[in-house]
Amino acid sequence: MERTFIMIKPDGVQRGLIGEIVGRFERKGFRLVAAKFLQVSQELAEKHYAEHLGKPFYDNLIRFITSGPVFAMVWEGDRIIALSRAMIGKTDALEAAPGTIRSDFSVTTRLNLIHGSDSAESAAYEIGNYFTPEEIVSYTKNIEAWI
Ligand code: RTP
Ligand code: MG
Repeated sequence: MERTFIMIKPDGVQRGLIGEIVGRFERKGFRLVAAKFLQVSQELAEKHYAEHLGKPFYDNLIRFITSGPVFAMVWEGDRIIALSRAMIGKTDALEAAPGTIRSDFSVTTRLNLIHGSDSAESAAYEIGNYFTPEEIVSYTKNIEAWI
């Protein structure tokens, strides 16, 4: 069982796509184990995107991710790191496969709605940047017991 960090970016929040995106992860069969609606600080943004420091799009990226509230989450599931990247689609909407979140709802590379960790190492790093261990819950799902 893997964990990954998923974040609906300021454009996804502004466009009212939280429910749509969370719904896709729920319907896929993944398990939500932590969530937080927050404004990303300059310091947190620089930590989150440290790997892109020095790239031409870096300043715009930091400005964008701090421009409004985001919805940060931790999800659990088998092979969730690779599977969630597949659900999200390529960075550029033009290259994202049909049916992916970015293909279905985004138009540009910059405003691409959602972030997902790209490896086990980045998942651990990113989860730690946004959540304390106490904020991540542990539970099992048993749908029939709740109907
Ligand atoms: P993310 O980290 O946000 O989930 O997106 P990603 O893995 O698909 O893309 P990544 O290469 O990590 O880039 C991070 C974010 O930077 C912006 N970007 N702009 N050429 C460009 O103008 C460019 N390349 C990347 C995007 O917002 C991308 O999501
Ligand atoms: Mg990335």
